[in-house]
Order: sequence, then C-alpha cells, then structure tokens
Amino acid sequence: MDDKKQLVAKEAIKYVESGMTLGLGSGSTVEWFLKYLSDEMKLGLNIVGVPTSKKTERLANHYGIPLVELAKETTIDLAVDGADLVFSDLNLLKGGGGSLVREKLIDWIAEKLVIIVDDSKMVNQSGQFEVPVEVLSFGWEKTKELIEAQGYTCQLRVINDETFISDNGNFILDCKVDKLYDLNRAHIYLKQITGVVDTGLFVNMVDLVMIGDKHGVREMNG
Ligand code: DER
Repeated sequence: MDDKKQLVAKEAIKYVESGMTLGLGSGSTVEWFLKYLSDEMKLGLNIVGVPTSKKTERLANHYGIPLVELAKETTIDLAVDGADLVFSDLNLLKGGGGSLVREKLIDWIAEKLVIIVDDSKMVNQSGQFEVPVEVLSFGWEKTKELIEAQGYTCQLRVINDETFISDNGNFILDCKVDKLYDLNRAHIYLKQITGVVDTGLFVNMVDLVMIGDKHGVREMNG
C-alpha cells in the first residue's frame, strides 16, 4: 500500500511548476507528496503552499516548504489532496483525517484539483458508507438527531478516548448510511442543517485522479 502511495505521490510532481501556489492536502499519501516536493525544491523548484491542516502545516515546515496564508488575494494554481474513497464518477468521500472543511475550501478554490490515491480507494457507488460530517460542538446532539432523521447512524469521533476536535474547533460525526444514491443531493440535505459545517462528500470538484497500483500510475480525468 505504501509503495503505491509513494509511486502516485512522486508522479504527481510532474504537474507542479515553479512559481505555483499549491494547495497542500492532508493524509499519508500527501505526506509522500510533500517529501518529493521538498526534494525537487532542493533542485531548484520554487513554489509556496497553503496547507489544509495544522498537521500538513507542521510537515511542510519540517520539509522547508514556504507557506502563505489563505487571503483574499491568494490564488491557488494546483491543489494536491488524498481521498478516502473515489467513486466511479470521480466524486470523493473524504474526512478520514478530520480536515475536510479546510480541504474542501482550498480544493474548491484551486484552479486545478489533483487527487492522489492508491487503488484500494476506488469503489463503485453501492455499499454502506460512513460520511464524516463536521458539526458545531454547540448543540451537537441536536444536530446528530437531525442528521439521523435523514437515515444516517452517527457516531461522535473519539480518538484515544478523547473527543476529536478539528483544526476549526468543531466535532466530527461519522455517519453510516446503507447506500448513497446521489452524493450531491445527500450533501445538500446535510449541509442545510444549521449545526453542520460541511460534509466529507466532495462532489463535482475533481479535475484529475491519479491512482497508484501494482502496474504503476493511471490517471482519470474529471
Ligand atoms: O481525510 C482525508 O480526506 C485525507 O485526504 C485522507 O483520508 C487521505 O487518505 P490517505 O491517508 O490514505 O492518503
């Protein structure tokens, strides 16, 4: 698995050009991308990054990747991010790492969004899914009830016996659903709930998915 992540992360470097502002995603595949980015910078590549999580920020600092704030005038030429699941229509399920809100904001703003995954992430639309939903901590049980009224079964994300707190100070609910017929519709219905900040359903956002498998890297255009 890790070999495939390294393979696809290294291949994604080909889309990076000097002078770019990059959206730096989160997760273990992107961690390899940051390493290879750092290697290229030692050979003269000149870029700046906007991190999608405090964890990515720390890792970028470790690798000496210069970072800029996401300000009004910031344009993001290319965002490179991971995913938990990639559906056949290239819509994504994300949020396993709890960074979905900043990831979605930056991925949405980017001129081009490239997703890098190993082939285990590729699925068809059928089957049970767990959708991460970032919610305000204020009144989260009421928000959970409203989400469950739409047919989900939600669990508050707890890691090492501690309630997970996102970089934005919110909670994450992992919401199981038997089948997602229409990801866009599912996202809109969840997003309209006041206590919901955003969902791990990334719909109609992807320009390119790069998939590492035992044969190498294949690409699918969004
Ligand atoms: O949380 C996310 O959506 C991240 O991008 C992450 O879950 C990607 O998975 P990876 O660690 O297998 O790259």
